[in-house]
Amino acid sequence: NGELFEDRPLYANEDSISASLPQPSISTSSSESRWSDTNAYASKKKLQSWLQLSNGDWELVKIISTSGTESVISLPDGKVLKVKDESLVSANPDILDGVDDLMQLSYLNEPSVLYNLQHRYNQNMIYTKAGPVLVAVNPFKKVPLYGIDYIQAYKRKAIESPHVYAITDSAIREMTRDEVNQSIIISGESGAGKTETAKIAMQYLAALGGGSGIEHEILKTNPILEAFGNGKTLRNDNSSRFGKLIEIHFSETGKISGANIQTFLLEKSRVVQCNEGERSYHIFYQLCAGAPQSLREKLNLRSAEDYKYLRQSNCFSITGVDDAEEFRIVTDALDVVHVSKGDQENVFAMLAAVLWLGNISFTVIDNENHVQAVEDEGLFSTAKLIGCDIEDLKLTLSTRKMKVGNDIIVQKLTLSQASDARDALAKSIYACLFDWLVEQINKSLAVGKRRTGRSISILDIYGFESFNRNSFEQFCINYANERLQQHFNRHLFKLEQEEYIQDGIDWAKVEFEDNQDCLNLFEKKPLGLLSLLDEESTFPNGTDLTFADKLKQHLKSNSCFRGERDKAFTVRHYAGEVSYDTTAFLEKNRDLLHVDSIQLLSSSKCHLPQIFASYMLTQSEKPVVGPLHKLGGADSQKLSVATKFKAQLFQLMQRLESTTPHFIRCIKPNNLQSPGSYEQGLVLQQLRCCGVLEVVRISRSGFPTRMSHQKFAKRYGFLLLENVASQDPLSVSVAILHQFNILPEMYQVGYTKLFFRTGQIGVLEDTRNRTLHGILRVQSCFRGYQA
Ligand code: AD9
Ligand code: MG
Repeated sequence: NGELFEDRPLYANEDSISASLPQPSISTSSSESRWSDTNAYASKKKLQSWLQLSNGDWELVKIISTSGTESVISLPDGKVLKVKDESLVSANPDILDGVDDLMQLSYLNEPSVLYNLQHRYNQNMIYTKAGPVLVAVNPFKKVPLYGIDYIQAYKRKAIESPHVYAITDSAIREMTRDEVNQSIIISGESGAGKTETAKIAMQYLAALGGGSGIEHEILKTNPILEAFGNGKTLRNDNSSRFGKLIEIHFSETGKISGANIQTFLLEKSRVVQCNEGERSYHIFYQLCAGAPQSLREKLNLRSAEDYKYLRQSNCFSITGVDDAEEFRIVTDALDVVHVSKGDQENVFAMLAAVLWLGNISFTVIDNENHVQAVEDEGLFSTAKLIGCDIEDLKLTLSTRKMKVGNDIIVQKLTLSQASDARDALAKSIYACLFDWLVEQINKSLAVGKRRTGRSISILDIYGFESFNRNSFEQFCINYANERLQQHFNRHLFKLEQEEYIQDGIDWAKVEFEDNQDCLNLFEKKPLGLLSLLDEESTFPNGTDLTFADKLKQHLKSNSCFRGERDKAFTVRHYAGEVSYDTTAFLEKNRDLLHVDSIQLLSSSKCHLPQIFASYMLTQSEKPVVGPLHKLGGADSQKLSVATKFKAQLFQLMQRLESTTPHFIRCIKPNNLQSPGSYEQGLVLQQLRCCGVLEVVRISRSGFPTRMSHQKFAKRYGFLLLENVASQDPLSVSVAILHQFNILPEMYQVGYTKLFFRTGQIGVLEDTRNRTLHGILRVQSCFRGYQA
């Protein structure tokens, strides 16, 4: 019926709402009656309700009268209607408008949550808590919520409203208190605000300071990685085309001691091809627009319009972005992370080489469609920038050495083979350049010997994507998001509830949308998407069509899979269905770079191409070591892209599992990237697919604070009026609870632990602190008296 969440008023008697806002009042004995309220009952009692309009949006309506199962209502425009009660959904009383934690809503239903977020959004309050999760709605404009004054206010706890700063602050506190590494995991669709959110969190951490400017360096990695790893897509003008985990280390004194960045699967194809209206990586445009004259001459640099790779998408600028100015920001940042001026120039030469490579064209030289590279400015400039021989470059692009028996034969390439060879070289150079840069940054941020303390990691990966046409890149990106979603589910639903059940407390299970089936579809061996892709990729005769056919043949019974016409298939992801076109899947998965190309780079007189050649060789499972003249043809032992990516993701998940997670869910309120527009349907779909309302439900009916009987007895036992020294911890605990009149519905006694609702432990802590304070005062008076 479109509503995922039951409409459960929290209070039996609404009059009590204003008296005690956030506390849920369900006890196990009476939970049945309190939870079983219905819409009809609610709407009779209520003055206002939600009515769904034909466009799907919700409207707040006044109830004029109710008779039987029908009500007479008035719309905001004054129109009066008679509707069936079941079409009405309870609205919260005005006093709850814009609460900063969705847990405080009396009626937890979709329209109420949508309205609450919108109400806050309209007042620039873009952050709202959903129990333990922070929801961030992208404002698409500058909001006055950031900067040093805010940071300090959150540090002092002078402001309590939900914020990335507040989440980051609790990560810091928990790291210190529990001596456990923390992670801040940011998710959401493309354009929802993950990268901005990650930067805001980094800002807060950087304010802790470090020494020798390390915090400054950490912040400067952002403009560099965004220049080289982000581009304009149809979804987001600054879309991350790689995943990133930054781990920030702290010394024992709580100062930043260093950091490390790990990146995941950069979208290489963007270098040689992107859709109409999109752009390649920002750095290309920045270089073309911002390079000083001397550099332009050295690199024979033209404007972006002169390069085929940049020209094909017919989009050169981004509204509100000055690429030349960005170039200066990036070079300054490179200075800060200790990339020397010489190395910077090498980097720019590689970028120019990639651009000129794209301008190389071919002429047909025989009637078998074999080609030769045209000797023009493109060819000459590329050879010069790579630092190789012009003839070698020509040969590499138009022929391929093959090993047949003990002989090496030279095979001429056709036009499409030669273009592929050229593009593959361009993509590899760019990907190596990106890896090399990350390596340099990591050297600069290295913690070295000082690495003693704990760390906080921030994860910002590319968001879930669904375009009209989805290819291998979206396939990998969405798979990664599926993995991340499982981590979220595991921590917020599974582990939480398992703990209740294990400890034997009274608990009615909250159902959630499990995405295990979809993950199985990807990961199962031998009949999963990834295995079948790898298998087909190793067949010499495998094509995108045979791959698609295999999928249809083996996966047709899987409920998350649907075969489509021709070469397409659809996956039912947690965030919606995506239809993939298998064109170029095999080639992108194999990601072969012919040995001739590697050889060309290693023959270079320049530093970077040589390093790149060595990267390319070690990327193989069994590296083609030794003298390069032992040609093995295209390296068949290389791990596929999908396999490597999967391994990286598993490793990432393992790392995250050893941390305490803090989740931030970014929400995109409209598809136009425009401020002020809040599309209910779009927001709702995102809230549904990440289970925000279920999280709230678990949190408010759950017991987020817990403590073992031993610890509890030890910590509060001395507050007891009677002597309990001889009793077991459980009995002591129960005695404490009784003495302090903790209401029975506010806690549960488990086999090994006590479980509390939000805020309960605070009461006891206050008493404890006051008592300790009193004891200390008495002691110091006593000492003074003695003296
Ligand atoms: V993608 O998956 O990398 O395509 P993200 O990372 O989720 O995506 P991003 O952080 O790049 O989205 O945000 C998109 C745009 O929204 C930014 O370029 C800003 O213009 C805008 N944005 C996001 N968050 C904020 C904010 N807190 N304040 C102001 C924001 N603008
Ligand atoms: Mg991003």
